[in-house]
Amino acid sequence: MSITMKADGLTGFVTLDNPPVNAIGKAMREGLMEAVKWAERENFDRVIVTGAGRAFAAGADAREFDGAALEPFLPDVCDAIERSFVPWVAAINGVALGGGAEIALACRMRIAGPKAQIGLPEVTLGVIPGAGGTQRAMRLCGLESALEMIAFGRPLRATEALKAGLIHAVEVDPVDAADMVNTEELQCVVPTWELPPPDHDEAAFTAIREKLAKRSPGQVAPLRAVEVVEQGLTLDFAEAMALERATFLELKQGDQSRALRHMFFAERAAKPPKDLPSAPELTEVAVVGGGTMGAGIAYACLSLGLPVTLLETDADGVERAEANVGKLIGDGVARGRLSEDGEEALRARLTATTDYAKAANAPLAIEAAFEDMEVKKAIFAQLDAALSPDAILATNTSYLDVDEIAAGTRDPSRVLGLHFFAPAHIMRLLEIVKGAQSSPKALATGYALGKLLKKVPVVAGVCDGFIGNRIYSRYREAADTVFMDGSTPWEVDEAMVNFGYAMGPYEVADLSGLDIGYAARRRQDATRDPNRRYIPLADRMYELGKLGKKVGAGWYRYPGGGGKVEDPIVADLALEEAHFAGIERTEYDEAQIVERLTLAMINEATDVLAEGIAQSAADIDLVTVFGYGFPRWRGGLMHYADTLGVPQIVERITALQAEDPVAWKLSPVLADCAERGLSLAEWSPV
Ligand code: 3H9
Repeated sequence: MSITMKADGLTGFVTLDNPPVNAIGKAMREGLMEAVKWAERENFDRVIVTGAGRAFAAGADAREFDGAALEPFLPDVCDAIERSFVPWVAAINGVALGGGAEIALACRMRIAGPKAQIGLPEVTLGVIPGAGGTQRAMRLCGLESALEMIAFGRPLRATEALKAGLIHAVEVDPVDAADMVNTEELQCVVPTWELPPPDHDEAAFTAIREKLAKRSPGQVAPLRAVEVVEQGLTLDFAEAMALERATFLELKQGDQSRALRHMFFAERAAKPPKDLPSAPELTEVAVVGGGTMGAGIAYACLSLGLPVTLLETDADGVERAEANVGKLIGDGVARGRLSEDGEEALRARLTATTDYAKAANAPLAIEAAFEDMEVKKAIFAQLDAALSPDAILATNTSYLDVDEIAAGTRDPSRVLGLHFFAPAHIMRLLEIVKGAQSSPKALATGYALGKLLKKVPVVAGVCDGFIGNRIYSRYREAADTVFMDGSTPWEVDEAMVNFGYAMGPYEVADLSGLDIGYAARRRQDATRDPNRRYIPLADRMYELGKLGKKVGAGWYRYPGGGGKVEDPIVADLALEEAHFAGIERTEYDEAQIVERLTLAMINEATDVLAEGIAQSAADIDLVTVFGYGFPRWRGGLMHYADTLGVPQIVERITALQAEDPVAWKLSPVLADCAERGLSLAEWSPV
């Protein structure tokens, strides 16, 4: 039944019990229906409902969402609880989210533990509350708070929920407190559905819609939730419930909800394989290089409470490294993330030095130095000599051959790649690059650090750019081709922002610095297919010193160090280069730009999958969403590809071959999927 029931005198105790987080499936709904009847039969003076383990209830079981809704439906369960003559009290011991919160809101009273959270995060799964959440929340905590809570899905801490009027009390032992409530007092509490809805407030709706346009562009569910709240103000409770339910059921079947559910479960499936050994305890970490990446990694480790030895080449380097980490610590304090005590403790755990011997006891070293093979090899030789032979040695390289780096060490099995994304203390993706000889212990250590840092770990094989940068370089190439042949950087950026990226590829390049891409291209010169079209625009920019935002000019100009403005000189570059190359430029509309850039990525990603560089399509989705800003609500690159349909993709890429057969050479896996009628998610080598 997924619940337990126990009588104690005139009180019925109901415990939601479906480990690990009491997701509400059919069995629990049946159990609750049964419990309502049981309580009435027994004529209790109250029912106290709580959750087993760490959660009250995490919401409806999202694994049921793929199929048709199964009876009994949660809104009916909530109604039965609310309208029962036996008053129910929710003792919210942990998170009460989505349907879990809706059960609590249907109870006559809600008492939360100090660590409880209550919220309606349905929009993060692409749906809206479907069991009365929109209607009950606005009756309890007013229009503004309810709109914020429903449209953004951020749960409230117990004290916030109390302030908002969503719950009645915060108590250390909520079950005990629920038991102590005076019976008459309890009987006098008006059931939520009987409360009048708040008055319409035009300003509140305008404000939330404006915020959504900025913070959740492209997403359907938040706007639909706002609509349901607004219409609910003038409908009676039952009609409003019917509207909410119909909207929930419609959205549940939609592409965005499927995509967001896919991401939710893919993120949780990103775990170490079961057969990995346990990792050595991470008692301290050595980081080599105190530049942007190294400082970010060091800061992230320091924030975990780990002592960090930050290794540099000379005294100036040490000073710079200390300043870089110091700045991150200062930012942490300014944003209220660190108390002053925390700040001091963090600083005390940092040793910046040129002396590798100071890192002798570190079980893990992460090199984050300049992207140059010789530099890296020299660093690994020093680490090899200074650290214990058991220590795991990781490189944060974005492109370089991990096997070549490992080959220079005494024991290549303890070398792997740990590819962080800037800013390293914020970005959630961690590519764990498995070299040909990386040992299970080395991988386990990568996963262990990822878990401590709350990263999303994805294993990648060795190739130029691993999973993410390899796909991204095709995206960049397609963008430059579109620019060269007819568009402008700002048109490309606008198209990709409208697609759902926070920033387009040119604005991103300006932020990272155009010198980074230039160095990568020079490294690839020797191995580049001579038959592949080479777009010289980015090289021209480099030669003109337009290195991006840091120098005030890149693809855009940044007058006075401020916001970006379009630069006609940059647009003219493409006219000039196209003229010399004898290209007749054409205009691309937004849909064509999006198609070319996404198809280029999909084709490359499919090769990445075929070569075993990525272990699954879902891993590519995680990489593109958590490392490169692909819109989560499209489910990641491969899920998006499956939404388009493999046969349609094959048809479009084949058509584009007329323009450039090399760049649009079809990935054999796409052809294979089309032939076997498989989606990319279903594909595996035969
Ligand atoms: C909803 O309620 C709609 C209603 O309004 C209307 C209905 C009619 N379903 O995250 P964790 C699994 S929509 C299925 O690692 P944590 C999760 O996959 C729902 N499974 O733990 C994982 O499985 P595994 C609205 C779920 O402590 C395991 O539980 N609710 C669900 O870091 C542990 O999860 C939400 O959006 C679910 N709803 O975080 C809340 N939730 O062990 C979604 C979890 O096999 N959930 N699982 O990998 C969360 O935010 C977090 O899971 C939570 C726990 C904070 C609860």
